[in-house]
Amino acid sequence: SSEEAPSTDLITLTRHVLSDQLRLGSAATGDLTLLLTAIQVTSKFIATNVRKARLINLVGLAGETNVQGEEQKKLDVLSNDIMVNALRASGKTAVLVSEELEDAIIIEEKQRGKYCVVFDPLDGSSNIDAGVNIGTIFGIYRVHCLTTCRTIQRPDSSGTVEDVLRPGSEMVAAGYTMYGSSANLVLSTGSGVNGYTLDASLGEFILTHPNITIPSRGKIYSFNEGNSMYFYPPVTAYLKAIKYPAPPKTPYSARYIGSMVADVHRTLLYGGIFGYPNDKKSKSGKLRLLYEAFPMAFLTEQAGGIATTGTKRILDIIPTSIHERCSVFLGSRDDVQDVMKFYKEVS
Ligand code: AHM
Ligand code: MG
Repeated sequence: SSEEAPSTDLITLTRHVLSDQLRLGSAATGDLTLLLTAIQVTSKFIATNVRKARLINLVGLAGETNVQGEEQKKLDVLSNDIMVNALRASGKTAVLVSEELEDAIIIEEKQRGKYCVVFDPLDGSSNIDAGVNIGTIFGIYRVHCLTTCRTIQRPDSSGTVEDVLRPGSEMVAAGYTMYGSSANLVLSTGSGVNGYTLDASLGEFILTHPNITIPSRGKIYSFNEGNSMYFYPPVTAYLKAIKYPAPPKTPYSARYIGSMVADVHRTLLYGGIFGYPNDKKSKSGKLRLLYEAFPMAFLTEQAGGIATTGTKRILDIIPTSIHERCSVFLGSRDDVQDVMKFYKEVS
């Protein structure tokens, strides 16, 4: 018959992460799994509200300005609140950093756990009114402890902002949820990248994209070329090279949604390069290091790609403030190496 019987062995995100953690041995206590449960719940809540937005009048401005000086959308505020509340209530967090909040939140002792979560609750929010894909981005650190921290040796921490001013390579997990025709949660806990799709009838994220790996070279470039007049010479030269290649090579296709989660999602699946370089106008770049560049760089590397500022591995940067920005190129290994060559050769 044309109808397939439903699978009776569903791999949910929780089941998958739990089995992964068990495989890692006795050090795992299930705390990360519980923390990820809180993130899943917030993703489901936001997914539902993004869908309802037009009906219940959540579209439009909330009338406040956030720390970056941008106007906040109602959905941004809502998404931030639900995330902070769920992460605090999980009892597994010590420090929270949100794009929407100027200061880090230090969790009070009675609800404190050992993880720090940095997140952009609703990235790409300028796209909300047009119904374009948007997403939540998150990265997870463990608080400093003498035995596990590699770069800076410090005594065990109970949770301070220093716990998140660390290179992205020290994250224990990172991911995003994309709200599109379906909600897709893409996650890495440091051993590859997996994609899960929300089955709305079950209310569960089901493993649909196991072991995502980026093709070593793609055919797509994803830049906001409207910034061309501000670009530095290596970027201009690189873009020229992929648009006017020497035959028999053919030019790349352009795809730019302007919503990082959607642009990175496509790059992970199809390959190619996503870039938001620093330029003469935005001297430090636009994207935020902690909760945009680091999580996406972590996922890209875990999927076999490269993430660089042009001259430096993104995951090696040591942040000095929680909202700092950085230049970003990420995607297929060969494509990103090409742009790095231009940074070495063109000045
Ligand atoms: P936001 O955090 O204010 O939503 O800005 C981040 C977004 C990213 O999703 C996207 O990659 C970028 O800004 C697009 O910027 P631009 O509109 O300058 O191309
Ligand atoms: Mg953002």
